[in-house]
Amino acid sequence: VRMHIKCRGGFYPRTDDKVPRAEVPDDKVEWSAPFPDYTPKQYTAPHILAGPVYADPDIGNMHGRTGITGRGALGRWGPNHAADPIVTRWKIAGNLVVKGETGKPILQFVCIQRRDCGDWAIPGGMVDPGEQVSATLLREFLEEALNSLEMTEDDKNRTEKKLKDFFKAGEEVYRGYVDDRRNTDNAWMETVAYNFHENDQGGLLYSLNLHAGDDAQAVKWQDISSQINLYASHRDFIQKVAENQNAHW
Ligand code: RP5
Ligand code: MG
Ligand code: MG
Repeated sequence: VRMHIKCRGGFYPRTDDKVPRAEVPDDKVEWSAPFPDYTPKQYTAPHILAGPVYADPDIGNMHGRTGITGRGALGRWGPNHAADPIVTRWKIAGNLVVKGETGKPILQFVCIQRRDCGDWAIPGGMVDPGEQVSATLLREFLEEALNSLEMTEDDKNRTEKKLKDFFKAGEEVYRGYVDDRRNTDNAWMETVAYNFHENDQGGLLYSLNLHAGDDAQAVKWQDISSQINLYASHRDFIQKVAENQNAHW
């Protein structure tokens, strides 16, 4: 097909000829052609801003410039969907919950070190096409924090079974744009972050055998406080979890 014949020039449809498109000459259609004077208007129709069910919520910063176009290292144009499992337990010494300087109990979360940049992060990953977010959350946790990819089929099934119910009772912490270093003007990360919390001292999570796998090169229980520094927007998600659980930050 010939590109940008009907979607170029004149006014944007259904705007009563009030929203003009910026002039784009034939030889400036391609993104690869330099065009420093290109200053298109931003427009979203009022009926879209009103938020019908099929429209994205207004997630703000995806409109901003990142200084680079194309897809970068991301596979998809537009949003690239991920899921982040934030698995938490109370820090204990003996059978006492340890408290921070705030007098509040210290929460710990399962934190992995990313192989791509060495940053510490939530063990999240991409939602596969057609995959339920709830399945991604458990799968990525198994892969990155428990190395399920290198388990025997039996061990994998046993571990999955052990965690399945625990992963049913999560709380949504965040949904939307992620400030990921891979983002470009045309491709960016979005995530759904869930908190799975074990309140029971000595419960299920205290006997987990953490073992980094796939795109994680290390894994640990990380004490939560404002001192932590994490990949992308993960620190914000963790802060929210600390607040929700009334934990030390
Ligand atoms: C971040 O990238 C998300 O929050 C998620 O943690 C991660 C997904 O990408 P990969 O870990 O698959 O590279 O933006
Ligand atoms: Mg992964
Ligand atoms: Mg990952």
